Amino acid sequence: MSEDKISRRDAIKKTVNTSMALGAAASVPHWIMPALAQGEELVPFSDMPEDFSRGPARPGGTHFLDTRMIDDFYTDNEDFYVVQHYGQPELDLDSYRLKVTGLVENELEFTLADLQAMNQFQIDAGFECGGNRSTLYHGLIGNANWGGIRLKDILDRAGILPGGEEVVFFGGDIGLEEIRETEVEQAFARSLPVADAMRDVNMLALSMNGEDLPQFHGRPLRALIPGYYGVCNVRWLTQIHVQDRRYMGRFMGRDYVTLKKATVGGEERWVENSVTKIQLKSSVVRVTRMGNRHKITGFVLNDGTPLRSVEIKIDGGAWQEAAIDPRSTQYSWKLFTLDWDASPGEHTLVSRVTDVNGNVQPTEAEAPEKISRWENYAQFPRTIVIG
Ligand SMILES: Nc1nc2c(c(=O)[nH]1)N[C@H]1C(S)=C(S)[C@@H](COP(=O)(O)O)O[C@H]1N2
Ligand SMILES: [Mo]
Repeated sequence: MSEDKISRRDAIKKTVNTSMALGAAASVPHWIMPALAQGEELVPFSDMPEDFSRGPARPGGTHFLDTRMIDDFYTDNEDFYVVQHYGQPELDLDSYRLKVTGLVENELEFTLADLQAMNQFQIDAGFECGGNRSTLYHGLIGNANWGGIRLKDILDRAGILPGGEEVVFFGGDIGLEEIRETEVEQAFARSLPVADAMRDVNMLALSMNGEDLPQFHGRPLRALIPGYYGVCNVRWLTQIHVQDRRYMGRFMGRDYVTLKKATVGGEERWVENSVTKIQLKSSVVRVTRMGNRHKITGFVLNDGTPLRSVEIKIDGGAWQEAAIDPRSTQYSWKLFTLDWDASPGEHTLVSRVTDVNGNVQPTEAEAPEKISRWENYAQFPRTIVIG
């Protein structure tokens, strides 16, 4: 980035109100400044450093959304979180091929033009990294409109043979992994059982919010498995392989594996599970003030099970039902808001979501005992001081 751009951004940051007034801020990414309506003010959380804004995404780095900036249904492509375990490959688009191999009737190979010529569909889907957590204010998150082809169409064309049990997705990014003192080159990969892979909603995505898939997010092709944690959405996808057993690579078998206490046939055991479907989760992320009216905003993510309610509790009060953004779809995030008559002083705000099956987002104390950085879905109380 040029010096020029940096100083221009600094200038924008310092003159938030002026540029808003001039209407000049529409295309400025949210990691620089929040989008606020005329006369609206962001109220800082007291549990969060005030200067929590993040720089732009960098290849091979981690970029997270300042969740106080969530004010719109779709996350701008520049704001959408980025996690890259093996750096950021640049696949040559002319020589790019997607191969379909293994236990199939027809092994297939597609150029980018072949994929672009296939039937396309669109889906709104939000997801988070399986390692998203409260110390990042749940910033490894985003929601976008994705466009691409149905994974099922590709698998049907290939024809899965009897004995084909698992569909493996390989990325074009390669890392060195040490396994018992031996270093091997491994592509980023994840797998899904055939029945899960054949869901109608699964996409091989070519576009994000109406633009070609950005390099950060997997150009030219990524898997998009709605309702599943981000790790399942293999980027820079180059090969789909059908095999007779579970794929056991790092991101299935060793990493993104949650260790939690469970009762197994009456025995209490520590159980390891690969991170798959998004756990039912909500969090308060943003409080704004317009005159003396306050508004609380938060998000819900889950595996697509319909919701019964999202509620907010302020201090020791009763749970109050929040309004869910009507643009929400089955696999999008669901933003929710509650108008709040705030009194001066320090307050604690917490949200909880309940699905139609009666599953309630647990408090930290109610959540299963867990030794793991994955699947952090407990209620997240926030504190704020009203002046
Ligand atoms: N090829 C490849 N795909 C990948 C990863 C990766 O490192 N390489 N990271 C996964 C993880 S852990 C997450 S959380 C999501 C992040 O997607 P995003 O950066 O587009 O938000 O991509 C997933 N797909
Ligand atoms: Mo992740």
